[in-house]
Amino acid sequence: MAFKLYNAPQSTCSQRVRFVFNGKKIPFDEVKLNLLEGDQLKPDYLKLNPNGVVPTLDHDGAIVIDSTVIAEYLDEVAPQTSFTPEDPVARARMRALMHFIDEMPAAAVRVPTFNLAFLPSFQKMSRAAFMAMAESKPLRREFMLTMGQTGFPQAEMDAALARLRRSYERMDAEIERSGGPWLLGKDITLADVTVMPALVRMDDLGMAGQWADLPRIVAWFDHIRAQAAFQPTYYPGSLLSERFPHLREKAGA
Ligand SMILES: N[C@@H](CCC(=O)N[C@@H](CS)C(=O)NCC(=O)O)C(=O)O
Repeated sequence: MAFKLYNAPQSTCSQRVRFVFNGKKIPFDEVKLNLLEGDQLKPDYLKLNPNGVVPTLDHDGAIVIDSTVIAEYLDEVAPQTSFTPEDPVARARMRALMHFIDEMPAAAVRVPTFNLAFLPSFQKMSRAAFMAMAESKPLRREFMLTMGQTGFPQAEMDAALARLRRSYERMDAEIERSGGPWLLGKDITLADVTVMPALVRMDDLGMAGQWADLPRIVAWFDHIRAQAAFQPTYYPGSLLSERFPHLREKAGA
């Protein structure tokens, strides 16, 4: 079995899939796309992933897109070190959490990410170049147009941070209910892997203080970072602060 992962080092969705590969100790080849240069919007890539986003998996020629779908696919074709519970009820609970995570923290984290990290690059573009880039995005056109070259307004930032806060509270309630240390109990599942990059991103933006009063989340975060799969997933160049050193300062301001 040969796996080729089209992804980007700093992409949160890619980090989910890299963690699953590393957790399973499955070798995979990486094709690294430069998202700011628009590699994900080139015609050859759009043939693989018409959404124009990463990640995309090529498994012996079979193309699988969307990070949560890829993660579940990997658990099916390579069931060693499974991240999916055996029990159908627990599995359903995991999937419901994954839907919640995609809708809440994974979506919300894009607002501080774009405002704090990417906006300066977009501000350097001419209006015409920015509009052409935004219009060319199949999935994120409206998101880019709403952000524009002035960034999301403060009300939008506040709403995103409130959604993230509610997500940590939901995680906290899940851990309390399951007995932890993971969201669904004693075993790590795809729900933990799916939410991990949002918290790593917020930590990278200097906003880990948002969950400092939730000791179960503090412990969960330490626990996932201590996993053997974590370091190879977050290899050098995977954090935005490595590429944009101004970030921590700005987030703390
Ligand atoms: N639902 C998709 C979302 C993928 C996604 O949004 N990928 C981002 C990086 S995390 C991307 O490729 N963005 C490029 C762009 O917006 O042009 C998944 O989970 O794979």
